[in-house]
Amino acid sequence: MKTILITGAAGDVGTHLRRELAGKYVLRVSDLRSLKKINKEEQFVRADISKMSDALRITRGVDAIVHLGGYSVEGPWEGILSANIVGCYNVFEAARRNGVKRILFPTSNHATGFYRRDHTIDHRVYPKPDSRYGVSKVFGEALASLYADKYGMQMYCMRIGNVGPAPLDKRRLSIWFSPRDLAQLVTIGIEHPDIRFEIVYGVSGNKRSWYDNSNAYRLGYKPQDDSEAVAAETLAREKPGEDPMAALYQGGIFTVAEDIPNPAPLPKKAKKAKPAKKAKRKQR
Ligand code: 15L
Repeated sequence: MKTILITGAAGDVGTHLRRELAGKYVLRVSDLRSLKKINKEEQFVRADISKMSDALRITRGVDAIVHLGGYSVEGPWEGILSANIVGCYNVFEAARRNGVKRILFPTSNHATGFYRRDHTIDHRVYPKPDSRYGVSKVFGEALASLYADKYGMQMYCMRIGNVGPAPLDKRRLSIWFSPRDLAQLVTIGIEHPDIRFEIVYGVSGNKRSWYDNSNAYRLGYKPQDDSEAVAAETLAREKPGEDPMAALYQGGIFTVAEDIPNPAPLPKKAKKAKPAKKAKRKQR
């Protein structure tokens, strides 16, 4: 059985993924925070991925990495820099040094959030991030491309919409990603023999999708869910008064907000600003 490292395992997506992948892989689950529950077959390793030594320790001896760790919404630059830019570099570089060939990088719809909602985009469009968080995801995609081309690693970037049991609102009807579709797309990323550098959209088969997800379908993705099944009830719950700019763009509120409450905040330690120079020195 393959051993898969999941970073950021305590977060929302991590929690869904661990439940869906249980029994299919040996899961090494890592986070800076404690996990509410550690399943029998899971190995928990606490780590601060903004430290290269921690990244090296957790990536040793695994077959693939699902790198979920980091900020999952817009936040202050210092936090994004440390968790999403330095942290992502550390995990990719530690994987390379440890001979791990395959990384699944859950990027985000916010890497392309400044595309308009009347626009259908595919995996070849240039990024249009809607936030500092979105920029950090574009950084991860660029780093994945570098590690594929320069080091021959297999890099699989999933621009995730919104994972949950049901779409939360009108915008999410277009980007909803059910947990079982998430598990299927991740399994393709772990198992497909011909991954080099790929961008796919992490969304279910939503009728209202803004994405041409043909690259995922080419790799064998067959989503089982479609938000349309609950569209009427979701729209009935919708509160009026969405910001007009947010309503125009796929990224929604991320296009206007400077800060969005993090549903799964990082502990204080990870939020602390580090001077850029110090952080650079630590990476070498
Ligand atoms: C994301 O990238 C976030 O990680 C998630 O928390 C949601 O905010 C989602 O995007 C979204 O756009 O709904």
